[in-house]
Amino acid sequence: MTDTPIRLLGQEQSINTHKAVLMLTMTDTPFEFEVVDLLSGGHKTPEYETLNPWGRVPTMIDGEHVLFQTVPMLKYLARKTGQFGTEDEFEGYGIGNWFGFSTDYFSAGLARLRFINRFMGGEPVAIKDHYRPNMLRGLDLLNRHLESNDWLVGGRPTIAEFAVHPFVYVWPDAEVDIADWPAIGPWLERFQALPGWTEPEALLRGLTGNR
Ligand SMILES: N[C@@H](CCC(=O)N[C@@H](CS)C(=O)NCC(=O)O)C(=O)O
Repeated sequence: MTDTPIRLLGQEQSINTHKAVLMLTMTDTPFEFEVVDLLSGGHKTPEYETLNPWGRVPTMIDGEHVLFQTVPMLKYLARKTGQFGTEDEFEGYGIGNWFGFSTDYFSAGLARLRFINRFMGGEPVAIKDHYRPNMLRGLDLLNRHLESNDWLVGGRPTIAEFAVHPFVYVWPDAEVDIADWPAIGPWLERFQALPGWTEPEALLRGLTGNR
């Protein structure tokens, strides 16, 4: 253990950085944020790749521990803080299902449409058309689960929410109206009503004083 605050290296618009910063903030864990500028290739420099050999954001550093995927970051923080995790083996597998789900349907779905609309002027349309069915299937499956569950696993918010919510939260950039999935909007609101939740991009901008 160390008294040095955790360092989070990431980028303000990055959904994966949002997962980590929300977990840090909502568990009231002290941390410092450092911007890695993806536009200028800050994630592909030799210095950054000594920390994160896969050259993506975010990276989280706690003393001697360097983590460079959000799933282990969420698990690590749950264990360190005793919040949003589980001691139950099978609940843990249930949370793992949602980690996979977020990659299958939203990383390779909703996040692609959002990226193209937000950062590439809406084109190429063919790529959006390619990923749209996957996003819609993911929203259908999530809605079906939330029709009979307030939360993803175990009847309470867990790190599964931190993996899935940040993808769904950016729906306005993905050419959908979340009202078409009536169980999803109330779940977004339930998560956003938890203590410490802050709009993640504004939160990160506030931490850097950028723009
Ligand atoms: N599976 C990784 C995904 C990380 C990721 O794809 N980050 C994006 C930003 S949201 C990135 O670094 N993209 C730049 C690149 O791949 O070159 C995680 O969960 O941390």
